[in-house]
Amino acid sequence: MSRLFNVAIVGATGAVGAQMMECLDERDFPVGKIKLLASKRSAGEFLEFRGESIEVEELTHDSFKGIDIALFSAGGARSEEFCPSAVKAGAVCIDNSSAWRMDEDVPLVVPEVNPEAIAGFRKKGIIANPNCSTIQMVVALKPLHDAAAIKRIVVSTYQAVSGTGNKAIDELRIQAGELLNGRPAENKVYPHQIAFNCLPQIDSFCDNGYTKEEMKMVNETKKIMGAAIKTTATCVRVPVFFGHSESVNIETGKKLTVAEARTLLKAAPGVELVDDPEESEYPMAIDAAGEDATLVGRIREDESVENGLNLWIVADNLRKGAATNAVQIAEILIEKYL
Ligand code: NAP
Ligand code: 3JN
Repeated sequence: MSRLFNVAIVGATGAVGAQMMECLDERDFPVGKIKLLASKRSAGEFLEFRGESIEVEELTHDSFKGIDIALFSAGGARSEEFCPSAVKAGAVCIDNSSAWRMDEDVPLVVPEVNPEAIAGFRKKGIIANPNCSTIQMVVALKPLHDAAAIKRIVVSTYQAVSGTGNKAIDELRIQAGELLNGRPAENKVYPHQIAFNCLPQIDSFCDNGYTKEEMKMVNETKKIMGAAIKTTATCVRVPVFFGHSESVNIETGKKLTVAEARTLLKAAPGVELVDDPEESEYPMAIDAAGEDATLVGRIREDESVENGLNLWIVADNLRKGAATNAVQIAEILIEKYL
């Protein structure tokens, strides 16, 4: 019988945690024992995994005895505090938070782009999952970069509320219901009403006027695709439940025609080309939701520069943007390194 791996999910009751369990199951990950961890608030609740009812336990420093792989998605503070305990107990951590992403001893991995970086997990026992907005962008841009050397990226995002977790999904649903019934909407999660609105703020502001989310896209893209790529980002929260969309403009060192870009993207791992404007076919959040592929379309030459392209890139932020990417990393880890 082939080896089974004991897996802990930290943040199992959250929006990402739920997708982690689905992905492990759907992809037939060889799970031996599964441990579901969350805060004290959820301890004692039961969640289902592969037809079995499993009790949620409170996350503590002793949670990781006998665990081979710990998938973290309970926020940066928990990752910072508890990943070292998991590693000490013998687990490899795959972390969805920003806590370790820019640590030079922690690989930041998107399997379609830099799977070889996983080998670097040995330094600290931790592998970082990039931010969801970065993941879908680099999956789509990698084949174009390999062919034509991207020099500069200008990206604007249209991010679903599920990126903020379960409370934000409830906030959009409740606000939409209240407003459609002529009642005032209360905002608790976001600084303003999100229903029927767009908020040009994701996370808090940095001293340079950009938000942390925007700077994550800039810095993570460099770490994954190479320091030569300059990125500038504007991140916007939109009243969509699932699926982040991105308008991406690239300037390349070498000329790339629309036809060449389409051919490259058609063959690219993890990408689905949806680009038939005559038929009004292009990537949409409602089509990406629940899927693992990164959808790419609206490919046009940027006629304002010598070598430029515009693209529209959409993916499910909870799946490829978080859970699927983490489970893909775990698959490579067990196949090649454990
Ligand atoms: P969520 O729906 O709000 O869920 C948060 C999860 O964290 C819940 O399971 C919660 O447990 C747990 N948690 C909170 N405080 C805790 C504590 N003190 N001890 C143990 N567990 C605690 O949020 P989410 O959307 O799943 O996101 C969770 C995290 O994943 C984010 O904070 C972020 O770091 C990361 N994330 C990454 C990406 C990405 O782009 N890769 C995307 C989304 C999220 P309770 O239910 O007990 O409160
Ligand atoms: O807002 C989104 O669409 C993605 C959010 C990701 C997120 C939310 C809370 C904390 C992160 C992240 O993955 O960067 C973090 C964090 O860990 O800093």
